[in-house]
Amino acid sequence: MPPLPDSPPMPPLRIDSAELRLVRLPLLTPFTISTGTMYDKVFPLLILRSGGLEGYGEGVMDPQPDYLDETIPSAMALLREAILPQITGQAFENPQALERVMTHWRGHQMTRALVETAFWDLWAKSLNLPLGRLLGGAGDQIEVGVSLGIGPVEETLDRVRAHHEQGYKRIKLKVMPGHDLALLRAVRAAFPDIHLSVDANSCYTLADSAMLRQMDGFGLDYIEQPLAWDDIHDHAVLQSRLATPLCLDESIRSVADARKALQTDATRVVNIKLGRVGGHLEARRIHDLCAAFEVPVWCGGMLESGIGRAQNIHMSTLPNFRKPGDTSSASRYFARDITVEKLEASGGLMPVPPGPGIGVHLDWAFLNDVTLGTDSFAP
Ligand code: OSB
Ligand code: MG
Repeated sequence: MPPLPDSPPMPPLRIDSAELRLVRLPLLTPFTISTGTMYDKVFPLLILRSGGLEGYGEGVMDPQPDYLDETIPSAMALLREAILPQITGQAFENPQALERVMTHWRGHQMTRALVETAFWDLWAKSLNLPLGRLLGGAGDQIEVGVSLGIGPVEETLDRVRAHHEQGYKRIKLKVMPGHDLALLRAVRAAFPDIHLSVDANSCYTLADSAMLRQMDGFGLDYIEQPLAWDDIHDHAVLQSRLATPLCLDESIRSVADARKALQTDATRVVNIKLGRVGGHLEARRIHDLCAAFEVPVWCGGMLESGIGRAQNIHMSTLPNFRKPGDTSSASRYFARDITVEKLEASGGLMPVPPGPGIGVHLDWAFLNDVTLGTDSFAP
């Protein structure tokens, strides 16, 4: 049995230095959701060093506050001016000790997750354990689906067919006003039996209840985040009007949010994203609370590079990840990834990268080519 995260006491792990890079990877296909279109993926990459070991984390905030309110500029400033100077040179017994240093700050979950997840990778490597095992997960593969951006109906039908044929276990369609019921009618007519869901990224209001109720006719697994990004209450009202389960994404940024949503039946499935909730510890608390409510969870995605993708895959080995996640093949997004290991699903199953920590290594030469800037921190 691997040691449990909280016991027995370990020698503390000192963060000798930190390297913060801003990285840009072009997307193979632009990704459109109700809030806008992404043409490339820009993200902060954090490397924490201890002895000869390195831990890697990826930030999922957008350049502008499109999905949630954090942004890359706000994250970089907080990391440079407060978090990284404060933690380099310090030793932490476990991720809980690091979390305690950051919890007094309000919000900024994605920024905190970047640091926390990099430390988990480092800590797991120091214990010579795969991250998933250390988190309490099991198994060497996870079930995955895909998230398809907004596009012409005919093109979407082709993409549904291609991904269904590749074995993806669930197809999620992005929707927005004017691109919803007609799309569903066309996809359901062509694919009557596939696991299908929709994600609105907060583009509807309760005034759309009647339209959303028509979605009950399409046998969806769930409707993801139909209403405001910072709402829970109206989702409970909407759920009382629908048969289709609602799945909250944006609205769940802490275990306290999850509790309120679960207690009021505002969500019957939960999308967990490491960045949105502040890292693995809070993700696991949400995972456990959902399990207690017998509510399944699944792992969302933010078009991550191999670093964030590997972090997601390890988290998805926890037992209540009972629905396919969005952690699909990296080759769907990028011509080339920054990791040596290629994270590719086959038949809707994504292998868990073996080895200590997140199990993937940086392709330094390519990383240098796609790095926009680097900051180094040492005590
Ligand atoms: O709502 O899940 C979302 C991408 C960017 C912002 C928000 C979301 C998404 C996705 C993409 O759905 C999932 C992926 O393929 O990584
Ligand atoms: Mg979503």
